[in-house]
Amino acid sequence: MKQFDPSLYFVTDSTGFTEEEFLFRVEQALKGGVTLLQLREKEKSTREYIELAEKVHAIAKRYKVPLIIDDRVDVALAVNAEGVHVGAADMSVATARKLMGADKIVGATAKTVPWAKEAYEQGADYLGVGAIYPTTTKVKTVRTSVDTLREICYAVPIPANAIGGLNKDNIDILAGIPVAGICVVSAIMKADDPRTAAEELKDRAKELGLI
Ligand code: TZP
Ligand code: MG
Repeated sequence: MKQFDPSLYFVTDSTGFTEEEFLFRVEQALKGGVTLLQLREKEKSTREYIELAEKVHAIAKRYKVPLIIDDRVDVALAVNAEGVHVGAADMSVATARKLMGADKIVGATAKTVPWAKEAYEQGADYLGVGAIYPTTTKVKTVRTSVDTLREICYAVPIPANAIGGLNKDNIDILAGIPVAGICVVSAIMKADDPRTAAEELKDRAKELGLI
């Protein structure tokens, strides 16, 4: 079963939150209409990553939202998550696909058209394209222009999401580009009220005809 809706893709960052606050925020975001969830941890030990992933997966299942694990196929398999996301410094899409199997979701980062095509050919189910705007989230990335994003959307038959510095007040830059959805960390994670933030982001994206 590999159905997923990438329209409002929330990537988490637990930095600075207690586990209780973090899990609360994740659940609020799900209540607000997040359709795809990625657990992204950069500092945790393998054991801590798996333990947190189990908890997040239990919550996500209640909302029938697939859980994607950033980078770590071992963690994804350990908790039977619905998928994994690989970036440039991670294992290749082909390797991730081989390890995860045909039925799991494999997502990839793509910043150029050739890179997007390669990810698609290696078996990626969706692409994350960005950073569209500068980001305050800790990530090694470069900016991707909206023109490149548009070209990628037309170059591959899989869904492509925009990521990087996006929020309800600036996603109008994506109007007219056939993205499959928008992907955010801070706009939801650091919002005063993650549920309302998710709702407003989704409403705005619909208003703009993006999703
Ligand atoms: N990849 C490109 S930008 C980014 C990632 C993981 C971070 C996006 O975070 P934010 O807070 O939505 O700018
Ligand atoms: Mg990565």
